[in-house]
Amino acid sequence: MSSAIDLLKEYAETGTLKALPLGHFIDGAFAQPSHNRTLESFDPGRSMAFARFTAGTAEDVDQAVMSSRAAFETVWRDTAPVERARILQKASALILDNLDLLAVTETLDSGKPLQEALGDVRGAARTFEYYAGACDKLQGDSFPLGPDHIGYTIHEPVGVTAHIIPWNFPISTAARGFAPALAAGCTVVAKPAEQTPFTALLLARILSDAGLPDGVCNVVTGTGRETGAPLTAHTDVDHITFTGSVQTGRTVMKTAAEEITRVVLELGGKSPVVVLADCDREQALTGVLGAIYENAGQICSAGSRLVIEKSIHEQFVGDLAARVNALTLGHGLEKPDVGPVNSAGHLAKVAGFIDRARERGANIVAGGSVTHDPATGKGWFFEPTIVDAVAADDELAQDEIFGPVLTVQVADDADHALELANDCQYGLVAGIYTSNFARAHQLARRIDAGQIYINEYFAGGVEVPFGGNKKSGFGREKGLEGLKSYCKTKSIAARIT
Ligand code: TXE
Repeated sequence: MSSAIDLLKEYAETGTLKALPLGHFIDGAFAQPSHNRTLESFDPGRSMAFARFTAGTAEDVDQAVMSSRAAFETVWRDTAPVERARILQKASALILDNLDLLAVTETLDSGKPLQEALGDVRGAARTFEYYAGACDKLQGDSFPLGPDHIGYTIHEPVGVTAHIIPWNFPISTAARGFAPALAAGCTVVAKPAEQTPFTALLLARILSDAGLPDGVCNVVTGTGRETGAPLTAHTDVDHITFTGSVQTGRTVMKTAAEEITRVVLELGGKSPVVVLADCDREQALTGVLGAIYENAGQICSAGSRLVIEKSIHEQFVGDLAARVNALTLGHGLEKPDVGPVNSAGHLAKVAGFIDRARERGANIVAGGSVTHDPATGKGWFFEPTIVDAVAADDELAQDEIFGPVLTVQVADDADHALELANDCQYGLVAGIYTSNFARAHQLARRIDAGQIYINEYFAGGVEVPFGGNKKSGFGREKGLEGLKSYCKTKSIAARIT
C-alpha cells in the first residue's frame, strides 16, 4: 500500500497516480466499456487534467443493472445477515488500509484539503462499520390480532438501487448510500459525478476484496446525461438515491414517476446559523467559520446564512472577518484552511453571485474575488467571503451559492431570527448558538429543517439521520432511518385456528 508521502511524490513527478482505474466496475472487475471514449478529470488546485476515465453509455448502464439484478436474485438477498455484516465490517477495515490512496485521490479529484479528505475516508469506513452492525438487527414487529390470528412484519430489501453521486463529497456520499443498501440486502449500481469518478471505483474494488459477491456493487462512470439519465430511467431499477441540484433532482423525480420507482432526494440547502446574544462567542465564531468555509463552502448542509442578533452583530462580524482574512488558501495536498472550488464552471457561478451583489451595492466585509493558489498562481479559487446585512429576499439569502460565501442577516431578537431562519426555500439544516437551552430547543422545534445543530455545527456522525425539508428534498439517509429507504415492509396476517 503506497503511503501518502509516496503518492505525493508520484503526483509531483508524473502529474498523475498509476493506481487510478480505467473502465467501469461491473461484475466484480474493471470491465471493458461499450466504447473506448474517455473524459478528463481535473485537479482543481492546479486547474489541469490529471487522469482519464471512461465515458459510459446506456449500454454500459444496462450491463451494470443486469449484473446487479442477477446478483440480487441469486445471491445477495438470500445471503445470511451475519455474513453481510462480516463483509461490510471487512470493507470498513480495508477502507482504512487504503486511507492514503483514497484521500489523496479525493483531494486531487475534488480539490478539498487533504485533512478533510482523510476525515471523509475515515467517515466512510465508520459508515460501513455502523451498517455492518445493523445487518442482523433488521427486526420486524408482531401485532396482537386476538386468539385466532397471528400477525407480523418483515423487512425485505427493495432490490436494485441506483446511486447518483455528486462531486463535493464523493466517497462520503457513496458510502452513506452503499452501506445501508447492502446491509438491507439490496444491490447497487452507482454513477459518480463526472468531476470526481475515482473514489467510487476504488470503493467498489475494496468491497469486492472484502468478499462482496460479483455484481452486488457496480459503478459506471460518465456524464449525467449519458449515464445518469439512463440509470434513473432503467426499468429494472427499484430505488434511486440522488444527491445533487434541485433542477436535476426534479428531472430524476419525473423520470422515476414513469416506473413508480422509489426516490430519496438530497438537494442542497441554504442553512441558517442562528447566533443569539447570549451565546458563547468563541464557540459560535469557531462554529460559524467551519460551517461555511469547510470544503470551500461546497457542502449541501453548509451554514451559509449567519442570522445574528442585532446587539452583537457588529462585534461578531468584525471578529469573524478578522479570522476569515487569516485563512490560508492553497492546493489541497498542501493542507490549507481552504482549497479551490471544484471546476472552472462552478467558480464562474460563485463569482457571478458576488458580481451581481456588488452591482446591487452589497456590503462585502471580507474576500469577494476570484483568486489563485498563492504558491503557484494556478487553480480555481474564490476568496473566503462575507457579505453583511443582506435582505431576506436577496438571492444571496435564498439561493445556494455552494462556495465560500457567508451571507449575514441581522435579527432584532430570537423571534425575528426564527422568522429569518425559516424564510427560505430550503430546509436542510440549521445551527443554533445560545446558552439558553430551553430557547435552543424551542427554536429547534420551530425551525423547518431536517436536522438542527445546537452549539456545534456538524455535530454527530453516521448515527444522525440526515435529509431535507422543502426544496432540500425528502427521505432520510444515515442512522437507522437510512436503512428504511432500502427496505420494503411486508405485513403477514394469518388465521391459526
Ligand atoms: O449538479 P447536478 P451539478 C448543487 C450546487 C451546485 C449545483 C449544480 O448548488 O452548484 O447543484 O451542480 C448527475 N439524470 N449541488 O451541476 O447536475 C451528475 O452527473 C441523472 C448540491 O454538479 O445535480 C452528478 O453525478 N443524473 C449537491 C449528479 O447528478 C444526472 C451536490 C449531480 O449533478 C443527470 C452537488 C440526469 N439527467 C451539487 N444530470 C448536494 N445536495 O450536496 C446530472 N446528473
